[in-house]
Amino acid sequence: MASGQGLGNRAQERVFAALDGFRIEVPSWGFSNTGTRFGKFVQAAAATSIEEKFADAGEVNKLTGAAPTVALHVLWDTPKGVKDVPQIRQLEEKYGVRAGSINPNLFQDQAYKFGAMANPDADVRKLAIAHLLESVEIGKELGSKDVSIWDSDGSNYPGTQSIRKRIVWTEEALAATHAALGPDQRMLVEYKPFEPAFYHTDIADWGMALMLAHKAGPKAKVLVDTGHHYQGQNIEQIVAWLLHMDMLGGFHFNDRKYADDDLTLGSIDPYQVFRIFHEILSETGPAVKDVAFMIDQSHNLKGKMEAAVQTVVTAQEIYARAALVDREQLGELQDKCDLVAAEELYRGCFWTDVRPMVREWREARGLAADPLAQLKTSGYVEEAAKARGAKNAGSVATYA
Ligand code: PSV
Ligand code: MN
Ligand code: MN
Repeated sequence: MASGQGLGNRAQERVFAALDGFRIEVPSWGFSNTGTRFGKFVQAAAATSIEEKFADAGEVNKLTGAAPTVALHVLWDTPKGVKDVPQIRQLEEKYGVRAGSINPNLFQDQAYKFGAMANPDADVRKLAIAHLLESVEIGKELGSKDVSIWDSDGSNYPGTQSIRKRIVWTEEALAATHAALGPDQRMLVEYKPFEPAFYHTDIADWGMALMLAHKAGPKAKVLVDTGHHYQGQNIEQIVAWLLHMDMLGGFHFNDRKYADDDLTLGSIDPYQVFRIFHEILSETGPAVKDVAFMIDQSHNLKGKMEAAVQTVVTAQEIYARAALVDREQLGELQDKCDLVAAEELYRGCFWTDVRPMVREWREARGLAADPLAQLKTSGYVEEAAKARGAKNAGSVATYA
């Protein structure tokens, strides 16, 4: 297809409307030096401060027009970081991006060796709750909507912990957190089957997250991190169910081949992203109104800025492809059980090259026609490397 226009006016309208409404949050930790537990390759241009993270996020938003918020990590965005509300306000103003979800850290304090929310030691559980409440307060002060709770608790060997006691402790911590939420705040409960715990994880899957969120109260929803599933799991079906229950809070997007690889969205399986977006776009009721799209990726080898721009662009392109689906026609074919025609319609949209149309949308909205190319010619990364290189050189990068 030579141009976006070639796809037809109705398709273009659908795609433009979808792109106008599409927003995805970038993580502050995606801009700093990270790695794997086997090694870290320090990048000269990586952000070394909260200001540099905001600067990078602002640049990504400027280039893509779709990333107006940045997720903050309570512990990693230090020294004062997110706790310095006046500074964050200033940075929001200066770089044109707002503080997004607040991410507590319930996994790095030495006290959390045997768990945080579900540690058998009541004092440690209190510490975890205090941190959660502090995160809620930070969110309130920043006017940010979501507190995203990732619970890394679990155990490594059968019989070493009471799974059932830990359910109750987790419920108690989440209830206390929920009780502190302001009227416009939500808490998102993220699940993950394994790592760092290797035998059992206290919130291992969407069923557990759903039950815990349900029990915590109406402001609690489930967060789906695409990397946190067993191989072959049908994520779009989970999404459809959570939408049906009005319990889908948001996503952490990334891709994976083996486990929680945190690779670029759509780099391994773009069809899965398409199928997830199809479920989102198929829902027109209130359940989809506040679903937060967030990126949770860690790039050990790719440049941080390049990876962030590439991810947002990929998300826009796949979202546009999902917007091509004529849902009325598809519904008729599904009801008639015309399997091949339905599948052809569906996968035909997936295989359509929407890039010319997305480019037209960018130009129509005064954005860079090719954000990645624009990033390259802007010299932003080289400038950042010059300004930050000395601070990064020789630094022993931590995961954050
Ligand atoms: C854990 O694997 C996770 O997906 C959680 O969302 C964390 O907050 C994030 O990664 C950063 O480690
Ligand atoms: Mn995540
Ligand atoms: Mn993860």
